[in-house]
Amino acid sequence: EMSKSTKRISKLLSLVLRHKPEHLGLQLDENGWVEVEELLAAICESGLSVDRSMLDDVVRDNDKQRFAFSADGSRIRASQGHSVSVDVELKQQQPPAVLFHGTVEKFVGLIRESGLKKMQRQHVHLSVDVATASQVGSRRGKPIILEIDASKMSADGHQFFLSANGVWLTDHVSSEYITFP
Ligand code: HQG
Repeated sequence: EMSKSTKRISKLLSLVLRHKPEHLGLQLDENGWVEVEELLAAICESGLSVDRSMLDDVVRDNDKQRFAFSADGSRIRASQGHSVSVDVELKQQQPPAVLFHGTVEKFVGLIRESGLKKMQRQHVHLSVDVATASQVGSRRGKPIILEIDASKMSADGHQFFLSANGVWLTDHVSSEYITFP
């Protein structure tokens, strides 16, 4: 369970580690890492007081396990969801036969025409189950669940990656692989 302050810090980390490191005057390295010491100093400079043990709590209790420390604990990065171009060293993997994508009605017509596009992010994000896809769609309104024939996509040579926090990623999903409700 994420507390209010944990959520606030998580939002700030998402902004900085996925989209706008410059918001805190930081730079990500090519693999998306930033030094924990630098991050904490920059957060403090912005007027929030966050120490290492609070950061540990935020990473550990995060509802989607969005962030990860390096093995030695000296660096931190977002596991997926970036709009800035970084290589988070995703492992290519065989996906489950079926994956899901939660969206909203207003996008369905465009998705029928041009498939699922990565939009602002580095990949199209797919969920392993309807419940998760439904949560993703709910961020924008009444969720519409699309079913993706990942098995066929994979057989046709499309690559899938599994993020460190269990999100399936791919480059594009053509509408021929999508079952619309
Ligand atoms: C839609 C959150 C028009 C797509 C979530 C989605 C997820 C199209 C939106 C993660 C389209 C992009 C990712 C097309 C796709 N025409 N609209 N051709 N193709 N779309 O946020 O999947 O809390 O970039 O359906 O829970 O919603 O940030 O992707 O509605 O895991 O960790 O364009 O972000 O996780 O939106 O969400 P997004 P998403 P976090």
